[in-house]
Amino acid sequence: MKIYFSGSIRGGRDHRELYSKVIDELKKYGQVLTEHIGNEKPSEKMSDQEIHDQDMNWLRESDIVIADVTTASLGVGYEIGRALHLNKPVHCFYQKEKESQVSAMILGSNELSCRAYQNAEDIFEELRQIFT
Ligand code: 6IA
Repeated sequence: MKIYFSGSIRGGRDHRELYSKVIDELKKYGQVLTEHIGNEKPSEKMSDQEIHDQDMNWLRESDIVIADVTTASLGVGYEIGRALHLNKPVHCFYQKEKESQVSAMILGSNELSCRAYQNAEDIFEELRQIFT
């Protein structure tokens, strides 16, 4: 099972530590192609085009997309749209208290599954239901 985790980078890193915990949990269910999203600092310098092309290749290769949409991010929104176009199952998570800030284009889509969480444990429980 190849998992594409999508989370904000330039959109804001407020939830980076949570991404890191979710990525560790996702590793129980498969190979996380985008582990770097939980990293504090970029490990290598890549051009924007290299980042885009590598991520699109991983997205095509993936079996499922898990996205944290709490922080508004153009990249995350773009990846979700491209993933739907590729017919990938996409599961979005967002912090309950930030619900009013999450785009209607995400919350209102009947092609996406969107779930609210209050803490990391809530996400882990939802992941158990998705993957087992
Ligand atoms: O617009 P954003 O930067 O917030 O978009 C975030 C999304 O775009 C993530 O889900 C990533 O898949 C992708 N993305 C954006 N920047 C990078 C990146 N930069 N490396 C890989 N994927 C990216 C390198 C630095 C980073 C490891 C901190």
